[in-house]
Amino acid sequence: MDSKQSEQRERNEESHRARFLTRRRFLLASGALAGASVAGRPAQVSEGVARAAANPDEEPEPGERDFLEGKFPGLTVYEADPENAEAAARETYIQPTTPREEHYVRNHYLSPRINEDEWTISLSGLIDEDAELTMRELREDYSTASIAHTMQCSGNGRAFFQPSIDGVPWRTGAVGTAVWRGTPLSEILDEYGADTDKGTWLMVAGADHPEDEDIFARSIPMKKVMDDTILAYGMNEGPLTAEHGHPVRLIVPGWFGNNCVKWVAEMKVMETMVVGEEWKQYLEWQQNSYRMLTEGQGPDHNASIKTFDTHEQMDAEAAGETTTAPYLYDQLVKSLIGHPRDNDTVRPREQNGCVEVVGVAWAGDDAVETVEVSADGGQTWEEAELFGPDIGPAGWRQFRYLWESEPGIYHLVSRATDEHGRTQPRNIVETNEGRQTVRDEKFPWNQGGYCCNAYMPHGVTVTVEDHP
Ligand SMILES: Nc1nc2c(c(=O)[nH]1)N[C@H]1C(S)=C(S)[C@@H](COP(=O)(O)O)O[C@H]1N2
Ligand SMILES: [Mo]
Repeated sequence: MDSKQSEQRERNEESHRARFLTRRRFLLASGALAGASVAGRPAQVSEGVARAAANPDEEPEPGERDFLEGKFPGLTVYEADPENAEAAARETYIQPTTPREEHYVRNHYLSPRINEDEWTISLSGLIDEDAELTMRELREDYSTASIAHTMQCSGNGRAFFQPSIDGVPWRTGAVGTAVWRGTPLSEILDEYGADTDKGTWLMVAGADHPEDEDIFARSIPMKKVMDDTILAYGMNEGPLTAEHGHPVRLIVPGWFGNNCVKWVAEMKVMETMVVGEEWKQYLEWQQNSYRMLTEGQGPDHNASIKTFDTHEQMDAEAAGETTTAPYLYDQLVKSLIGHPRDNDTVRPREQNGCVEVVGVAWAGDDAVETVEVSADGGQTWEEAELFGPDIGPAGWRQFRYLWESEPGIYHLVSRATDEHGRTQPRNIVETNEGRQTVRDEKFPWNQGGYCCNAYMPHGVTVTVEDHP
């Protein structure tokens, strides 16, 4: 492609997104998006696709940037093959749920295109008899569960680490909240006589790997599987998109996105996590990646661990109770301001001299207790108010704070605290102690750039103007 063409392409992409965001801003401002409704969005998507495909001979295909931009106009695309794209606008962090078109996509391989009528999931291991589950069985033979889940890539915020880290440079947007619909795994495992003793594990593997490549697989502790984990076939008001795992994916409520295996092909009830030579092709994303490693530390492989709370694992390692580097399961407490946006100029309301600061806060499968806002870089804090629907323990809460503001330039930050009293640290720092813990308001630099919930890098710089 010559440079003229690529310039033209960039312009097209730009206008796509601009139109989506302008329309979204209009709907938000006019109140049409109040509540969880996202009516009207699907039509806009097909419009986007149609535009990108103005010349029918050159219809964009999966793996091409035009295709991804057209289908997900609310995303900033880093890579189209495999698809890696994050929410483009701060408006995402105002709403109780995230439309599919602006819910981030994070893939290690290009999304497979799967015919759901022919799809089966193999189930084996510690069960009465091996089985092949069809999509029809999933939909018709068990009850339907609907779960609001704030899913965040463990690498969200990686771009803020110094020294910088290789990998997709996620900033704030690799997080979204969807209502996922599907089958409770507890019902399926009971039906097949699985050994669901608390100590067992469910290995879940995806179908996206080319032959001989590493398989995207995770070992999920049975207690969590039986509590609330589902095999999801629906996302918000529609089916899953190919990119989000069609026809079926795992949803592990409140846990980092890396646990939510897409395009599920294989499940096995096991006594341990995948470990050792016989699981060679399954080890990468369970034992090597998605571990919090300090500089120079290699991942130890384990058959089992005791706690799945990421924060508890960090603390246990730092206290010398274990030498096991944390595995990324439950999410850490975090919040994001959605309004004002970064670099916005705002005016206080005339009636009260206040700017309303709005955002969202979540704490994995724990509850958010409080959210505070600071306009002076974290020296003083004021408590925000939670509002909007409580969509369940694994979904984010909206917050708002009436900020009495004088003209000037400010760095606004938000800080959430969970039900255990754990709060967001201030900055990311390099640690040389070979340990991963939050100490003195500092979040540890780690090899993968994972789990960052420090508040300073996630704030917004805002100019407050006087009324004319
Ligand atoms: N089979 C498979 N499942 C996968 C992945 C993958 O690459 N392959 N990526 C994981 C990661 S790292 C994340 S953050 C989430 C992203 O889900 P989303 O693309 O629907 O947002 O899917 C997870 N499930
Ligand atoms: Mo991820």
